[in-house]
Amino acid sequence: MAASSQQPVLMGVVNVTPDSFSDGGRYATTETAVAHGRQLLADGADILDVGGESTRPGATRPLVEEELGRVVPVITALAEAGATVSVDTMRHEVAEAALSAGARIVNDVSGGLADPEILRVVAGSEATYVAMHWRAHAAHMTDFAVYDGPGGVVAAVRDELARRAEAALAAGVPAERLVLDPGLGFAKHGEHNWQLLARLDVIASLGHRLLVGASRKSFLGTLLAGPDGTPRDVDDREDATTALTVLLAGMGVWGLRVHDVRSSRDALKVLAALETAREEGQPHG
Ligand code: PMM
Repeated sequence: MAASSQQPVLMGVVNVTPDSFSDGGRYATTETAVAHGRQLLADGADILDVGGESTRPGATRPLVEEELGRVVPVITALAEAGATVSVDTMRHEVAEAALSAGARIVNDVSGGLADPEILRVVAGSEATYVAMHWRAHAAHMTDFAVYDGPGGVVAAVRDELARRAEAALAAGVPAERLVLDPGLGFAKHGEHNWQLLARLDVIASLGHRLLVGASRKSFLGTLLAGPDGTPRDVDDREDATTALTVLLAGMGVWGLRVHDVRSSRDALKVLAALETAREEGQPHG
């Protein structure tokens, strides 16, 4: 991927869940979730990604009604506040209700595999569709973290995402409304995440915009483990997340899904200032 002066959009995470791995329970009521979304906007978020189902490894799924009850009031309030809202869901019923409530992006971590009807809902709307690489629901996904074909995890994710893109296009989602995501941490061990980050150009070669969600994930906790091997606490992975924001911005990704928008926004401002200075700078004699 060529370095790009176009900066990535920042998608701030609003998990309206009792059990998400990074912020479970902190924003589980409509009031706290909306207040958090407003804070992320003030911090410089371009998009707010509202989710009502935890996808942490081993998590059990909420009922559709529970998921709807969590996300719809939050989406309504944040869309009314002028935010560009994304709904993080694998269910067509939730996508449909979220779009009616003002969401403009459907972020489907299953890329249409969990509920193929979601593609029809997106195709019939004006929404952008994020199709993430996924193999199984959270309760079982670690069983599927096996990539022993030729080309390993990078080739497998490329090929499986290509099929999800084909399914979305076949359902009527136009290419310009499609975004792909390698799905770091979903049916992937740490080394798989690093290999994908190292070869994002292969995923970009599919020709679609890329979104990446590395923020606070376990592979960063493992990287930063203490001398006794205890992973770094989830609240203490922000500097590593910000480092990835800078690096991924240089790789030309379209978007970054982050929990702490302020630190990533600061980092992007530093990059932009440097780029401006480079463009305006006089060559040395
Ligand atoms: N990761 C999580 C949830 N939703 N959506 C996309 N598109 N990409 C991701 O990497 C992603 C996602 C899990 O993280 P969380 O529990 O902190 O929200």
